[in-house]
Parts: sequence; structure tokens; C-alpha cells
Amino acid sequence: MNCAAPPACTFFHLEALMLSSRLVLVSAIALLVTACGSGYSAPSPTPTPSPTPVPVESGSSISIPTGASTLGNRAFNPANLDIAVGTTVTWTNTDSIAHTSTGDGNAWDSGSIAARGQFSRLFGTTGTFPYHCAIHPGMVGTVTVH
Ligand SMILES: [Cu+2]
Repeated sequence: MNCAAPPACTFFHLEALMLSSRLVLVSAIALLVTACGSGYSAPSPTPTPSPTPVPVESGSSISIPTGASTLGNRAFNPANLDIAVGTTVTWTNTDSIAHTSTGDGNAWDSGSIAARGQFSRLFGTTGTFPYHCAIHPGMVGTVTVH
């Protein structure tokens, strides 16, 4: 570009620069909007889920693993069993020696559960029930009834 009057020329250049940067900005926005517009897809209608039948919880089990007498709060598996009221819990002793399921404060007592033996108890009230093995008091677990 040929300029006769340098200050005016500078001004012209600035103007042109501003104009072009504005153009760039505008086209960038236009591009963004277009990108957003094309990237946006209307959410497909959510299919109505068919009603799932509520499972009737009737039984749950806890196993006493091998070497349970030394396992402390891992002596009953699961250590914290969460059940609905009205659930019968069955303890299965898979260890080679006898254990018990004894509610703290003697809420219940299985008596000796022989190796490979079982004991079941119905939990009819809500609450948190810690229990232990009367033979090995370090063996502890909890049944939570809701
Ligand atoms: Cu025991």
C-alpha cells in the first residue's frame, strides 16, 4: 500500500487491522456456533423402563472361612451383612473347627456350629446387631436389618 501522508496511513492501517480482527472474531464465533449447532443432537426420548419386580428377600448367608479364629473382623464373610427385615440369615461354617454365632448381649446364640455345619436365624426387627464367636471372641461381625 502506498501512502502519501504517513499519520493518516497509520490510522488506515489500524482501522484495517481492527476491522480484520473483528472479522476474524465474528467468523470464529460463527464457526463456534455452527460447530455447536451441528454437534448438538436432541436427546432421544428416554424409553419408559418396564417396572422391575421387587425381589422378595427371604434368605441371606454368611460364611465362616478357614482359619476364622485368627481373622478377627474378617472371620465372618461378609463382615457387615445388610438385610431387609424378615430375612433369614444362614451362617455356614466352612472351617475345620467349631464356631458360634452369638449376638452381643446374647441377643441370640447358635451354640456350637460344627465344621461344615450351619445355623439360621430370622431377623424380624430392624437394627444393627453385632455378634461374635463365643469360642473365639476376636471373631466379630455385624448384621444390619432395615
Ligand atoms: Cu470361633
